[in-house]
Amino acid sequence: MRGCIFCQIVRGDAPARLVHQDDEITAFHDANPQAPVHLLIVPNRHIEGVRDVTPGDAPALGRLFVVARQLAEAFDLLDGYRLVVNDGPAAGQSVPHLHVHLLGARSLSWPPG
Ligand code: DGP
Repeated sequence: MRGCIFCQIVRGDAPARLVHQDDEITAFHDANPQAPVHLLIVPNRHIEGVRDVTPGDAPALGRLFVVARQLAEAFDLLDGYRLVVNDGPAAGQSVPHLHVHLLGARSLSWPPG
């Protein structure tokens, strides 16, 4: 989608520190990291949020979790890490392209703010 920063990153039209890309999923370092490891994992297709997910998105979103698991291992996080999806403005979603935050390499308290 034109004007979506994450679509631009997926297409290679905006800079990002990519850690994974395949035909369905792209992952890159968050520009404003909240933990020593803070990655964003996104479907390549523009989906604004979980509220817009359709049954046809199931294969890509299943693949997204496989990539999350692979990245957790690659970044040596298998002792514990957190996956976060902020969906909608009240939850703090600031980029309207569905993304999963992968946070790790520090202790993570609960509940989140
Ligand atoms: P959220 O608040 O859940 O929508 O998280 C959006 C995240 O995206 C936030 O942690 C900062 C990150 N972010 C925003 N713009 C960019 C960008 O242009 N590049 C990268 N790498 N991350 C970005």
